[in-house]
Amino acid sequence: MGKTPALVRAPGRVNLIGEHIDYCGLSVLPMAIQRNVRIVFHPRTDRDVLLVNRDPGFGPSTFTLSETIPPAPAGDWGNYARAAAQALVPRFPDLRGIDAQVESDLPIAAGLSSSSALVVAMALAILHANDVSVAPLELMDLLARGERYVGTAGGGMDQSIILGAQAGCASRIDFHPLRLTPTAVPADWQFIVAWSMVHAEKSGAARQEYNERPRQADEARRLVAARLGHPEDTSYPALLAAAPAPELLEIAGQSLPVVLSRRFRHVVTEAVRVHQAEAAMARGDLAVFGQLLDDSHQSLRDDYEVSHAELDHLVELAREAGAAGARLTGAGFGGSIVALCLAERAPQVLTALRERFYAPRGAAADVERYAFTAAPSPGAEVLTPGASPG
Ligand code: NG1
Repeated sequence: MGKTPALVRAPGRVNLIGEHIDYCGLSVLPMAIQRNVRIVFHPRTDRDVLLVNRDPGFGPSTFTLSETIPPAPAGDWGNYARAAAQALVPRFPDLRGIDAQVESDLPIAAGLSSSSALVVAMALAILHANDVSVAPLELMDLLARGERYVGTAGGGMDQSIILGAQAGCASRIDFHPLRLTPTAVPADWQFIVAWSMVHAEKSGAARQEYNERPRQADEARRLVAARLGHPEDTSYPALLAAAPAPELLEIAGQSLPVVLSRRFRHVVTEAVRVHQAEAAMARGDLAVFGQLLDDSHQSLRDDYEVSHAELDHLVELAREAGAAGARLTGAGFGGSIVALCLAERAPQVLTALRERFYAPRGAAADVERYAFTAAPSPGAEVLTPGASPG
């Protein structure tokens, strides 16, 4: 077992398109970004995990690796570390603990997956400290299920892209079986991420709202499957393979309660958009990709009802400033938008957001933290032993 300190880096991600459908088993198209959670860690000889955070807003957290790791109170950041550990212990019962110092330049509760970045970074740190390796696809799956420890019923997008991203690329992620297919982001495209200044705490207030969506999507799926004479457990991908999307939407429109019918329409239309967007990216068609972002936002706002007035406003401003399209990204209920523009237009879009969104909210000085160009970045890695963060 290595005794020297080591450093692990796990990036945040921006989901380009395919929102609120990973938990339906449908493909999504995210990319990792250049902001990271970093952990410097030392192996321990016992089974304790001692965590400190360089951000004074987050106090120390300690737990012991055991078969059942009791959670800290809901909302405690240490639960993401516990989630990683709890996912690994059943598979590797003899793991020893670590001393870990965490830091991050990823905004929290901003829809950029700071929580999953912490889960992935912790898991890699514990595994590295124990000289254990796990195949990437297996680890993605273990951690996706593991993060539900915090009480969210999320899908597997975040852990997969954080572990499996490639520099310069977005990746289509398919589930069951899990697979990542990279597509190069055209050199003259620029994605911009902008935070709405509304926290979307999935471990807190937004959790109930978030968890309601997978339940509704699932109920809609069961009802449509039954209407088609398919077994109740027919998955969304199987439904989409069995009948064309317009036919599915017609059945849902005729037979489902109105809210479920709208949830279903979002899931099905978004699934179609992911494949259209991937093809548009591959051929460098900025206008089509932008239009798909706009359509996705409208669907998330009206049919899935996960937007927020501040997100809608940011999306409008980005478009008015010359973006080809924009939409909320991540779980919604606050968090961030992603906008696409020609690289040469990015400064103009960022200036407009500063003047028209952040300055009126007294946040012009913080604009570089809140709104930035997102570089398609590589996935998580353990870096040279002895390095220190930052
Ligand atoms: P974020 O943006 O990190 O809250 C959540 C889920 C994803 C996905 C998106 C919506 C987790 C860890 N993440 O992401 O799986 O469902 O919402 O597309 O639950």
